[in-house]
Amino acid sequence: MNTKNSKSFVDDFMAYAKSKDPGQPEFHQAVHEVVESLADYLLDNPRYLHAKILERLIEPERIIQFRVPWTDDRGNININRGFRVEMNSAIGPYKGGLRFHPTVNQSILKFLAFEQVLKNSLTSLPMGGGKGGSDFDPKNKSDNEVMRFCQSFMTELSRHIGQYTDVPAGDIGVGGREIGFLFGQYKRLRNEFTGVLTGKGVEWGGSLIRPEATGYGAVYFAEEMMKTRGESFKGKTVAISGSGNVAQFACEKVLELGGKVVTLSDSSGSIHDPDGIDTEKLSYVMELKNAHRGRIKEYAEKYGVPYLKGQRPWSIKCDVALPCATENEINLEEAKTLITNGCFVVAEGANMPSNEEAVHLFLATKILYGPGKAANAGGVAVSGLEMTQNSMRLAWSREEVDTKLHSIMKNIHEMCVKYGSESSDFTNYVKGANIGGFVKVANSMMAQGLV
Ligand code: NDP
Ligand code: 2IT
Repeated sequence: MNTKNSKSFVDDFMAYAKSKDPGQPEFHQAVHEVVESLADYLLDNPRYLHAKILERLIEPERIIQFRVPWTDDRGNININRGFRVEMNSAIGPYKGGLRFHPTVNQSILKFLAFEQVLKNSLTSLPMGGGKGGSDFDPKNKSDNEVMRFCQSFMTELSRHIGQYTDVPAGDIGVGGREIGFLFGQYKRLRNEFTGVLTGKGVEWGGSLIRPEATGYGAVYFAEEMMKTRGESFKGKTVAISGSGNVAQFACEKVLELGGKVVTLSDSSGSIHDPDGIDTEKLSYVMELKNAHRGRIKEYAEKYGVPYLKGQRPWSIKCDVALPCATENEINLEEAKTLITNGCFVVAEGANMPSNEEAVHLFLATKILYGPGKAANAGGVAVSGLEMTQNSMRLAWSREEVDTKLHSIMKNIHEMCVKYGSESSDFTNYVKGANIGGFVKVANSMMAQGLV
């Protein structure tokens, strides 16, 4: 194997991965990005090839799929599908979010779980990787319907998780409300109050700063990248996609650092506010999205700004882009537009928001491009800190958690520079994050034998 050049190594490995799981495009996309980054490193370190670490990494340790039956408010019976992908436990219990969205399938959850393994390793905390969820759509459901769904989902999931085994959290469509219902049902079924989920309310075992952590962390990471070029957020124009958990707190932190956020979006369209979204307008967005579960279009109506129906925000001129909605939300054309408009920083709050061609363009043009597994690791990092606090049976202050988060993001940046620096003025953060995340997991797998 090690005599082959890296291109044929990647091609051969991808042929193998695709033949094992045809029809899983998102999973293949995530694996391809990682294998491309790792090829030279693996060829230089053939012990990993002999131990078949890559082949083992793409094979989930376990996948659980189950039926989730529930009744809606009219008494109709609904059947959804539930999943948990337990990807890798080499460095700790499986850890990763739950996604409730109609598009959820095995390919998407395997891509997310695979990314999570390397991301969690980068945080330096002892967490393996997993991901789960359901094709349940929480939109237009009453609180009672969401509760009944969560209870049914957890009735099965509770057999497979635990504070030392697998610790889920939130992701798209799963926030504080859902984690509450899930936790309540787990506690009732198992008769134990443990840190089996993260993202809990602060009054019942949650950590301060967990809701903020992914968005804040992505901005801290972008700030570190900008520092390498003597730049900062001050006075910069920032485009953000999404208007959920990650987008809201990314926006909050950018404002604090003196940047101007001009866009937000949801799956129906984007708003463009040329004057900038200030803290008052952001409070309105939080109320609109979190309390009323409204649409971002209402922002455009309230503040009299343009609404780009059915469009993503990347046509708007910006210095910094923070994609915080979902996978494959920046294609090649959109990436070109961003760069033509002068955007020189892309930090991914979402998982895999840039498609493969967009990533290649960002790397070729040598902008500051921070891939999701590095830039959005702040969320799971504070989940790890929530687990620590639960184990110690105490709670840290906001300042303490935020300081730890900030230092974890700086360390991840350093790790990316260590493995991804290609010249005195260019770091390939994709390569840095992939190798940086891989080494610890691979060495742990080697140490633990063929399991
Ligand atoms: P939320 O459910 O809070 O918000 C998701 C946002 O993205 C909403 O504005 C939603 O719009 C939009 N969105 C979702 N799916 C699509 C789609 N298919 N097309 C267009 N827009 C879409 O989720 P989060 O903010 O928690 O998650 C956002 C991203 O960040 C995801 O990629 C997630 O995996 C990633 N992430 C989240 C972490 C966390 O701690 N929560 C940690 C690390 C990464 P609409 O309301 O119309 O659906
Ligand atoms: O993609 C992610 O890192 C998350 N959704 C957060 C996972 C977690 O366990 O906090």
